[in-house]
Amino acid sequence: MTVPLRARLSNRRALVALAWVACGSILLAGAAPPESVVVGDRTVIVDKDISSAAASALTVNDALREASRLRPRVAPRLADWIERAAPGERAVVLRVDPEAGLELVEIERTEAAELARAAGPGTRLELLAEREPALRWVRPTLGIARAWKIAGHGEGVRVGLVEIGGLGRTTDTVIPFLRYGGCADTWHATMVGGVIALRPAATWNRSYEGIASSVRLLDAGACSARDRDLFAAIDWALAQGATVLNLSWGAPTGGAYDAAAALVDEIAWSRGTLIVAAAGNDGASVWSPALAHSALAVGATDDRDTESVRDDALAGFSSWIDPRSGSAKPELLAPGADVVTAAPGFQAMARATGTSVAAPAVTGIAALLLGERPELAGHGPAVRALLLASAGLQPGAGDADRGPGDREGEGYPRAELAAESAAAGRFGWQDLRSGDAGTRRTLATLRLRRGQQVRAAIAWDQPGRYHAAGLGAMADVDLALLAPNGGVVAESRAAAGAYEALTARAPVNGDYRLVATVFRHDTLDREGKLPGRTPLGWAWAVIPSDR
Ligand SMILES: [Ca+2]
Ligand SMILES: [Ca+2]
Repeated sequence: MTVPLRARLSNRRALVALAWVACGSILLAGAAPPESVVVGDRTVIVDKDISSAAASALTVNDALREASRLRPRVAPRLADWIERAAPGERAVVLRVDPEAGLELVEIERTEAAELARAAGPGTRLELLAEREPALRWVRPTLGIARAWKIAGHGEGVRVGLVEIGGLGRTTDTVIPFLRYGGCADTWHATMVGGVIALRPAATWNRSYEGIASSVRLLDAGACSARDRDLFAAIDWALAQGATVLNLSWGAPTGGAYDAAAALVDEIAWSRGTLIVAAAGNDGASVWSPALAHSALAVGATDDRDTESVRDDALAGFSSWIDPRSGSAKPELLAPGADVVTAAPGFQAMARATGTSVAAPAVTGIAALLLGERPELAGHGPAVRALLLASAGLQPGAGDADRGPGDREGEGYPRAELAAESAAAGRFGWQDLRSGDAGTRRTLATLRLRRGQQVRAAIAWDQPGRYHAAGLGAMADVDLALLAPNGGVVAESRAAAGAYEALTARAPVNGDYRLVATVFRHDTLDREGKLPGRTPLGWAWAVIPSDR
C-alpha cells in the first residue's frame, strides 16, 4: 500500500508535538510544571515562573505583562545547548518577547547566541527541542563472521541511511548506491554509514569491514534537522526501494509520542519496512522516533575493545524506558563506544561513540537476513522477530550475580543465530484482524530433542494514526511454547510493547508448538475508521550448547 507520507503530517500536528516536547523536557529538568497557552492553533508551553504567583489563569497577555517586569532570561538548557552544539545542529527555541509576542524559531547555535545577546528586558528564551545527531564515533564487535558464511554480505539489499546531511563526498570507504539532494555531507552520516557498509580494502585489516558491505546504500541526507526535511529524506529512501531504514537521530521528548514516532509506525504498518533507530544518548527516556511501537530501538554498550561480552557494560548514556511505565525499550543492544568506522576523506577512519553507531550494527545484521531471504522484504515484524529470537546475550553475561536488567532489553542480537534461522526458514508472518481477540493460533511446530535450548519471538506493527489519536497500543499478543503433551514450557505475556520473546529448554523429545494468543485487538478509532489489521511476524532460533 502506498501512503502519502508528507501530506498526512500537517504543520499543526508538528507544532502540537513540539509543545509536548517542551513539556517533557521541562519536567525532565526538574522545574515547576509548565502552563500551556493557546495562540491561534498553537499550543505553547510556558514555564510557570514566568508569571510568578499568578499562574493559575495564565493567558498570553498575562504572560507577556509579567515577562516585561523580568530581566532577560535564557533558560539553562538553552545556554547549555549553545555551549555544546556542533555547527549545523539546530534547535527549536521558544521566544517570549513583550513586544513581539510568542514565537517558535528553529535556529543554529550562532543564531541562538545572537538572540540571547540581543534580548531586551522581559524576553525569555527556552529550548523546546533539539534534533541532534546521536552519534559521535563507532565499532561493532557482534560476531558477524559466521553470519557472513551463511548469509553473505547483504548483496542487493537497499538500506536507507536517513541522516541530517549526507555521506562524505571525498570518502572512498563508504560508497552510496544513490544520493539524495545536494546537502552538506557530515561526519555523522559517514560514521553511521561506515558501520553498515564500510568496504573491505586491501590497505586495511579486514576487521574494519562494515557489517553488510555489499548493500545498496541509499544516502538519504536531509538538508536540515527539521521534521519536514527528515520526512522528505525518508520518503525518498522508500521511493528508491529501501526495505530497511536506519535512523541514528532523534529528539528527547520525555517519552511523548510525536510526529516522527507516528510517521515511523505508519511506514512500518503500511509498508512492512524495518526501521531501526538509535535509543538516545542522555541515559533517560528513549528518544523519538526510537520510542515508536514498530521501531527497533538500539541501546549502546562499551565492549572494552574485547571479543568477550563478559567485560561489556551498558553505556551510561544509553537511553531506556522502564517496563513498569507500560512500555519497554530498547529492544536490542550493540556496541557503541569507541567503535572504529569510516570518516570523511580518503581512507579516513575514526572512533565513534553513541547509540547512533549501535543502531547501524543492527541495521547491518537485518540487511544480512534480507540478503539471505529476499522474501522478508516488506515483512518487518518477521525480521524483528528473527533478530529478537537470536538475542538474549547480555553484556556482562557470565557474572552469576547479575541478571538481565530493565535497561538492556533482549540484549545483543547474535547475527549467526539469526542467519541460521533465516536460512532454515524458522520464521513466518500473517495478519491479525478484527475478531481475532481471544483466539489462539499455532505459528509453527518445532521438533526438538530433550535438553535442546530454543529462543522464540513475535513482533507486530500498528498504524501511527492509532497512537497519535491518543489510543495507545492497538493490540496485545502473547507467546507460548507448548510441549508435545500440550503443557506450557515457557511463555511471554507482556502487557505493553510490540513484541514477546522467550527462552526454553525442551524437557523431552518431540514436537513443540509455538502459539500466539491474541489477548486484545482493538480495531477502530473514535470515528470508527481505522482498519483493524496487525501484521505479525515470528521466528525461533536453536541455540547451540556452546553459545
Ligand atoms: Ca568485550
Ligand atoms: Ca503481550
